[in-house]
Amino acid sequence: QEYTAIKMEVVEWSEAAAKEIDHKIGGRKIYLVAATLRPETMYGQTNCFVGTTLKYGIFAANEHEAYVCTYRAARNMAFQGIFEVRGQVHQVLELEGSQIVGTKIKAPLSVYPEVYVLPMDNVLATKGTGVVTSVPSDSPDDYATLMDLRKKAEYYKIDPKWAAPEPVSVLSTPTYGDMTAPALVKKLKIASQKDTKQLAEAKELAYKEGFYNGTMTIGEYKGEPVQDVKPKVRASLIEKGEAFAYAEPEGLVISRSA
Ligand code: ZZB
Repeated sequence: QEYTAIKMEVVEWSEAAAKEIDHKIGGRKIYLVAATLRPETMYGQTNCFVGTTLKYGIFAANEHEAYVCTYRAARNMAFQGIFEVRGQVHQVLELEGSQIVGTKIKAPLSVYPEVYVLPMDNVLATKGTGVVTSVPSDSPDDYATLMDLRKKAEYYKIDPKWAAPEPVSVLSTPTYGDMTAPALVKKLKIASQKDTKQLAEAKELAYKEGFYNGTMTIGEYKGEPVQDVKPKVRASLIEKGEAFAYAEPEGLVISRSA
């Protein structure tokens, strides 16, 4: 799987993370790194998700930057020439997902330049970086989760204002209109992020329709087919230093005993 790793710079840590971090990071800029297959949808990011019970590390990439992701992802990065010393993982600190929730970050290309980190039940530790950027207009999982969080802010221990940014149309398709994910969530009668079976189906449908029949409704490439725009947005993010290529060896899971 060839992902685009999106670098979301930390603007302000949550209280819980700030306590842990104190002055341990040196002068490095810290980024949460989210693995996405849909770089063309980054205009519509409203927040980012972590799993509350997952373990994350802050890993020094070089003298200037450090990345927040799972240990597993950092190890993959180390062998892909993303860190200064090949094969070497330099973990500065470990954090629990729950501690990162509430952190304010910059989301490259988003109409909302600053967004918050929120909790999601279904973040897989075994995929991507464990950090998931949220595009509720086009990802049914993200939309269903955002609606859960808005309905039960207290239960999820979040400040309602963190979940306030509205979904933004990024692309339009003949079947689902300007907001693919909300349309599919309604059509498949998905009530919450717990409806994982229907969500998997919705994801598949959204991917296909968006990629093959989607036209951009926003940004520099507005009016152009999604298929053409995807590689252009990816290249531009990488060129600006706001993303990098991150590959996941398929079927080969590198894991660390818990
Ligand atoms: C932004 C985005 C916008 C995404 C969209 C999807 C969609 P796949 O195909 O199963 O590999 N993701 C990444 N890492 C994780 C994780 N650890 N746990 C749960 N979800 C994760 O899925 C890749 C997509 O799943 C990624 O692309 C990411 O969300 C999420 F409009 O990033 B995506 C129809 C999907 N639309």
